[in-house]
Amino acid sequence: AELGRDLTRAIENEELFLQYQPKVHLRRQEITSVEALVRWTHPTRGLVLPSDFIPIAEESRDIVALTLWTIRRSIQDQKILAEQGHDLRIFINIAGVLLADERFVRRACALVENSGAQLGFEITETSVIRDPESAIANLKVFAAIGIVIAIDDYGAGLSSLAYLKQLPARELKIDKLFVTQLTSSNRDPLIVRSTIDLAHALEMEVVAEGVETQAAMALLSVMGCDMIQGFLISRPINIDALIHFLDEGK
Ligand code: G
Ligand code: G
Ligand code: NA
Ligand code: MN
Repeated sequence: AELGRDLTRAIENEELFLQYQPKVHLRRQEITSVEALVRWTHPTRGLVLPSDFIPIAEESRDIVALTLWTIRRSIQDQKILAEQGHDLRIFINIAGVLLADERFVRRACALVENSGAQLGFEITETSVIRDPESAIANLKVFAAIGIVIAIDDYGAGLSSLAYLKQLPARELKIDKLFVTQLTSSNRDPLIVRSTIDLAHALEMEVVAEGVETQAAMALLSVMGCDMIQGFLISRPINIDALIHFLDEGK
C-alpha cells in the first residue's frame, strides 16, 4: 500500500525509467526490435523491479498513467534511435486490465497515431480471458493502426487454442520456462518445436525468450525459430547502452 501511494508520485516525478532488451532475428542476423521494460528508482528503496509494483499499479489503476508514460517515452526513444540510424520497433508490455479499458485504448491510439512510431504491444493470453470479446476487439483496433501484437509468455499461463485462433497477433513469444533448459531437458525441445510449427502454420513469427547459451541458440535456429531474446544477446539496458550495443554490431 505504501509503495502504491509512492507510485502515483513517481510517475509525476520522473522516477521511472525504461530499459530495452534486444530481439535478434536469426536468419537476418540483425536486431529488428526491442522490448521496453519499466524500472523505478525509489527515493529510499532504490531500484524497484516491475514484479513488485505492476500488480499494485493494476489494482490502483495507476497502470493507466504508467503505461501511457511508457508509450510516450518509447515513442521519444524510438526517434532518438532512428536519428542514430537504428530503425527498431519498440514492444511495450500491456497489462490485461487495459485491454477492456476503452479510455486507455483511445488515448494509446491517439499517442501512437500522432507520432507515427513503430510500436508493438506484448500481451499475455491470460489477460484476454477476463473479457475476451472486448480484448480481441481492442487488439484489432491496435493492429489496424500498425501496432504489432505479440503474445507474451506463451505456454506458461492459461493458454487456449481458441484464443490463439482469434487474436490478431503477428508474433508469438515462447515463455523462458521452456527455453532456459532447452538443451538439457527431454520434453522442452519437443514442446518448443511443436509450438514453432503451430505458430508458423498460423502465420506468426516466433520469439524464444530466455536464451542464455550458444547451444540453445543453435538448436532454436535448426528448429526454424525466427527470433531470440535473452541474456546471451543482452540483458535489458538503458537507451545509451543500447545505442552503443547497436553501433558495435554494425
Ligand atoms: O526484467 P523484468 O523484471 O523487467 O520483467 C518483469 C515483468 O514485468 C515482465 O513480466 C514484464 O512483462 C513486466 N513489465 C515490465 N515493464 C512493464 C510495463 O511497462 N508494463 C507492464 N504491464 N508490465 C511490465
Ligand atoms: O514476462 P516478460 O517476458 O515480459 O518478462 C521478461 C523477464 O525475463 C524480465 O524480467 C527479464 O529480465 C527476464 N529475462 C530476459 N532474458 C532472460 C534470460 O535470458 N534468462 C532469464 N532467466 N531471464 C531473462
Ligand atoms: Na514481455
Ligand atoms: Mn515474456
